[in-house]
Amino acid sequence: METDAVVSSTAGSRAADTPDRPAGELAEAAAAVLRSNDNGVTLVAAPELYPHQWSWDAAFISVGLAHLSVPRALAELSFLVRAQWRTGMIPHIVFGDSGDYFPGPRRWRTERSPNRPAGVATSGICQPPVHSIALAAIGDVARRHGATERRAFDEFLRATLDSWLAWHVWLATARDPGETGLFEIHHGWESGMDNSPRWDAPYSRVVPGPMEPFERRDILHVEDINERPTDADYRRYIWLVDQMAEARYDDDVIARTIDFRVGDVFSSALLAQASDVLAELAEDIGRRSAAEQLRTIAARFRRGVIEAVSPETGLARDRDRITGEWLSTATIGGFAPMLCGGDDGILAGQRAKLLGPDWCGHPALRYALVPSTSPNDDAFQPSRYWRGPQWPVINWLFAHAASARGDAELSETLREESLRQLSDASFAEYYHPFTGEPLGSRYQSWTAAVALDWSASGKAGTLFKR
Ligand code: 2M8
Repeated sequence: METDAVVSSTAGSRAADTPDRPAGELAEAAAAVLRSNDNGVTLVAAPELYPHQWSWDAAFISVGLAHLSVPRALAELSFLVRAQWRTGMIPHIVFGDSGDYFPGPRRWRTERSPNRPAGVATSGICQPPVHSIALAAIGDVARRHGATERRAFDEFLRATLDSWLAWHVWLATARDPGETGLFEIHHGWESGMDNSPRWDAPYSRVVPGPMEPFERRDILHVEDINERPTDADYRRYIWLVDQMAEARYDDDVIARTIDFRVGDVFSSALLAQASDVLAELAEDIGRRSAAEQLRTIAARFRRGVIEAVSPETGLARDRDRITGEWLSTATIGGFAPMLCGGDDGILAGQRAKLLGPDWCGHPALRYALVPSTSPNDDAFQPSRYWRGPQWPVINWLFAHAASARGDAELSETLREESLRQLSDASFAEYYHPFTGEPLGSRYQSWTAAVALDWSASGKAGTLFKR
């Protein structure tokens, strides 16, 4: 089969043009990045561009940290949990005392909400729920490290299980009250894939009115501002922040009034997967009814993801809840079923597509890794943020999922290609899919974390269940 040929030949054919760095050396460099991004309380997502703690970054970061110290990894998650809202929401940013970032607490104005956490400044939205997946990975490392770290992990799990459960339940209720199986996001930032073409149609309908002026800080910290979203994008982003602040971050009011409401298929797949993983952890500590509740959530969202697959393209689609339309751009979001499973026929078709010429098998790719948008789609832009570049953490997720399905060939290819991509030790936020050039921020914590995990683990793990 042509696609299988891509899997088995890539490692050899691409090895020649990239400097090989021994895994130990890469791990050392990655560990140094994590240590230097530690501000004594938490790890900043990146030294300049992102000087605070981000929710899904913290999850990936904690997996990397576990290889250095399990208690330090757990402390990172504790810091995040401390910022959980009374509703159950884990906020997308936990602000530190300093850091040049916009929008900061003054624009978020979360003090307007009675549900905000006490004693800590946060944003008012969420990010993809990958935390339980990270937690299970830390548990695996803890088991390998011996009794003391294992005990620390068990204590942490007992102490925080209800927090993670509340987080999943909030997503399944406040964000999917109609039990559709796709939870709703109210900002592209909630997807983690801010300016992905996934959101072009819904954003085209967000028309900002008069608003308080603002000054972007992100464009001061990248080499080329064309790697970042445009000013027009940012006006829409801040317009939505202002709308939520206006609604005092009341979930019901926001659902009725916000200009952006989309069922997010990729994050829903992660919720399904993470709920199954958390269910297993809950069982480990004797929390059977929590486990049952989580499995019900997992089943609903797995069904929602499979129902979102287009019969024409075989790719999963997001759904604009305001217009009711399915959103069909060819982005990584389309491969959501490969994260959560649920239908063998769909998965087989997706695997072939992923390895084919529109994706990892595209002849111009430097590394056979999943680009954020298909190079053959009109929306593809190879160096602009989530519109084409390759993101190491996303490839890490796909590799783990493949491994859990028993697809060692795919998971190993993704791991080997990723390690080659990362071997320049720039730990970039994302990479140009054709040239392999590092883009966006450098010394990005989550990139260093997955580099460390991959170098230290030897092979893609099996956290995900079928
Ligand atoms: C990016 O998002 C932030 C807003 O949340 C930004 O552009 O300012 C995204 O890549 C997001 O997924 C990531 O969590 C964050 C920090 O790495 O940066």
